Order: sequence, then structure tokens, then C-alpha cells
Amino acid sequence: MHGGNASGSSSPADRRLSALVRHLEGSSRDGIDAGNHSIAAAPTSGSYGGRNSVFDHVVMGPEDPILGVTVAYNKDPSPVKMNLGVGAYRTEEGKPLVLNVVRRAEQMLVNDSSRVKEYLPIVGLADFNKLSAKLILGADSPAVQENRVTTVQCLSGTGSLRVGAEFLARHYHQHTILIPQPTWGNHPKVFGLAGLSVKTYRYYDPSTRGLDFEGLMEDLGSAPSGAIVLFHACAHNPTGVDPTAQQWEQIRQLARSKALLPFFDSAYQGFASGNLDTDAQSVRMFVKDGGECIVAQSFAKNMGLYGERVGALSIVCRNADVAGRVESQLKLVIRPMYSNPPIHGASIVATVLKDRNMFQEWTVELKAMADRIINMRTQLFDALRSRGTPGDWSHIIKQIGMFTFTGLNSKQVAFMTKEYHIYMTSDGRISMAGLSSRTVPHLADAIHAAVTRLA
Ligand code: PGU
Repeated sequence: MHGGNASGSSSPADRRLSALVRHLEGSSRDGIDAGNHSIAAAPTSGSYGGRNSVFDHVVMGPEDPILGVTVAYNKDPSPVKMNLGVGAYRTEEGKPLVLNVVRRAEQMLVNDSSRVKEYLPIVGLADFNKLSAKLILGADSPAVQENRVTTVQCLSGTGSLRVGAEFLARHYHQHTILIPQPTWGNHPKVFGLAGLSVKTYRYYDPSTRGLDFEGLMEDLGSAPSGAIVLFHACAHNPTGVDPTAQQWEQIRQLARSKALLPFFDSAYQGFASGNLDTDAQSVRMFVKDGGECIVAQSFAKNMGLYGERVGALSIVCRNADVAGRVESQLKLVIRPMYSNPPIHGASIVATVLKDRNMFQEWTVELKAMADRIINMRTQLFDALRSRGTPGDWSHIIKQIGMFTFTGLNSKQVAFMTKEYHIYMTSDGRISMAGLSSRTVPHLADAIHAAVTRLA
């Protein structure tokens, strides 16, 4: 079976298989030599002096479009180099930040000799799950109180999305998922490899550098009934463009009228506005109406726990009975994937969320991160204006969250990397958190040069 396509009638298993085939065919196309697969005689014994590997046919894969930017950056010896690729917070000094409250929680955990390193349950740390659900749905959420939300601890945002996708591929009647155009580059892969059929809906209008609300409503309006729809809860990546509260309400009405299943990716709660509740409004709107939805949460950015891989998947169900059965099936998804999640990061989050003072301290530190990013927006905008850089750059201050979608094209990006040692994704996205007052002028010089020399 070659180039199998996901026809409407195929099962998730078929689709998963054809997604894998496409994925594998893609990997060989990405390399130099896809032919000459004479692996039959390749020994594993080493008797051929290690010349012939059973993996000789393996071709070099491409770097990841986002994480590969850091790889290239690390190789550059220039002292003025800047990494604006990955969405990871940096201080004014350009250093990664471990929040004080996180350090404090870690100290408490280390000092508590009653803590052991036993396996967690398949669904993870119970306290963490309950507190994560309350964080996104609201402390007084009736859905949580009615026990109709099942929450499982997963490997950060990505792992939560993947577990959710695997569950849907097995148990949800409709296998089409609509994702915004554009979106985080890993979304189509996560959903496609789980066996869902990935389509896009219009989201961003390059001519206005704003939301294509009409396009969005039209595309959701013509989606198959029951389709899954991926929404970024706030701080849309890469565009920095979110619907307004009124627009969210219209989206909600349309989604409910067509029985679409909302799947929220919440990777930036607190990073958009600096306020955790404000940034959860879109999700809460959909929970308030009593309908069902899914939320993938990441603590990578808002608690700075990137490498600890802490996240949660919550499925809001109609009633507690359904939630219990859904949870039993989530366990069957998780067990053969990674058995159960790691204990450390989730314990940090639970410690912070449980304690009133620590929670308060976290919100202050979170707000400071969000404010520094907003400040970088103003500084970059002012720097371009003072240079008289051609074009309207007001989107830099209008966009929300960690990124500015600059509108620079891939040629201009390549020029800035080559001539100015500034690293960013080729779609022109820059991570504002990677900037500081000291580095803004260099970036503004680079943008000015790119725009004036390469139209
Ligand atoms: N969802 C969205 C919308 C994201 O932007 C990211 C991270 C994730 C999920 C996954 O985050 P976890 O680390 O798994 O919790 N995007 C960042 C980080 C680098 C990456 O691509 O993973 C980015 O720079 O786009």
C-alpha cells in the first residue's frame, strides 16, 4: 500500500497506517539517497568490520522547523547572535529563568524526607490533576464540582495533545479535526499520526495582520457535523492574534449549533494578559454552557517548567458517569505509551497551586514575565519607528503573547540570520521573550536592513 490516502470511509487504524506510511516516505524523500536498500546481507555481528550497518539505508532527517533554530544558533560562534526562535522566556540579561516560587517548592520537596520515588498512578498525581483542572476551568467551576471532568497528567502540552488525539481516534465518532491556518507546526503531526484526518480553517489574514473572522466562521460553518476543532485558548501561536470575547461567543454558538467538539490547546495561560483568569475565558465560555470539550494544558511557559514536561489533559463530560468511563479509556491509551508520568514537575506545580501564598507569589512572577514581553513590544516598535523603517509595524504592539508574527518573508529571515546572526523561524515569527533592552537596537537594525534591501 503506497501513498494511501485518508478517504472518508477509512477507519482510524487505516488512517494511522497511511499517516505512518506518508511520514516514512517523507523521511526518505527528505534525504539524499532513498534508493539502494540492499540491507538483506547487512550483518549485526560486526564481522564486516563495522563497515556495513543494518541502518545504512537510513537517510538524514531534516531539523525541526522550531527546535532546529536553536541547533543552528548553538553552532554560531558570533558574540552578537540572538535566538528568537523557540518560545522560551529569557530575562533582561538574556538568561533562562527559574521562578523563585519554583525554587522554593523544589526546596520543600527535597527537604520532605517522607517523599519517595514510587511510580505514580497511570493518570498521574491526583492533587496535580484536580488543581490543574481548577486552574483552567475556574476554582468554582460547576463541571469540576460535579465530578464530570476527568484530568490526566501528561508529558507537557504536546503529550496532552497526543493522548487526547489518541483517545479521540479510538472513541469519538468523527475523525476530522480542523486546525487553524497557520498554527503551531507540531499540531498537524500530532493529530495526523494519532490517526485523525487533519483539515484547516481560515484564521489569519496577512493583509490586515489580524483575524480572518469571516473566513473562520465560514469554514467552521461548512465543517462536517461533529468535527473536532482545535482552538488556541489564548496567545495564538504563531500569529499573536486572538478572537475578542464577542467573537469567541459567536464561535461558541456556531460550534455548539453544529455539534463541533472543541479541543483547546492552552500553552500560554497567564502569558497573554498577565492574568490567569482572563486568559482562560475562552475555555470557560465553552464549559459554562454545559457542553463537552477537551483541554490540553502546559506548564512549560507559565511556570517555566519547560524541560520538566508537566501538562494535563482534561475532558469535560456531560456527567460523572461518562467521565469515569472516559478516564478508564485514557488509562488504556497511556499505559502502553509511557506507563505513567514523571513525579517531580507535577509535584512542583501541585505544591505551588495548593498553597495560597505560593500561588500568589507565582501570579506576581508570571505577571512580571508577561509585562516584560509587552515592554519589549513597545521598545521594538519605537526602535523601528525611530529608524523610519518602511511599513506599518503597529501589529508588534497589537499582537498578544510570546510571539510577534512580523510579516518578514523567508528571504528576509535568511538575510537577518546570515548578516546579523539573528535566529528565528522562517515564517517570520520572533519570540519576544528572547529580546532585551540591550538587544532591541540590533534587531531593529536587522529588520530595517532586511525590509529596505529585500522587499
Ligand atoms: N501548543 C502550543 C500552541 C505551543 O506553542 C507549544 C510550544 C506547545 C503546545 C507544546 O509545549 P510543551 O513544551 O509540550 O508544553 N511551542 C513553543 C516551544 C517549542 C516547541 O515547538 O515545542 C514554540 O516555540 O512554538
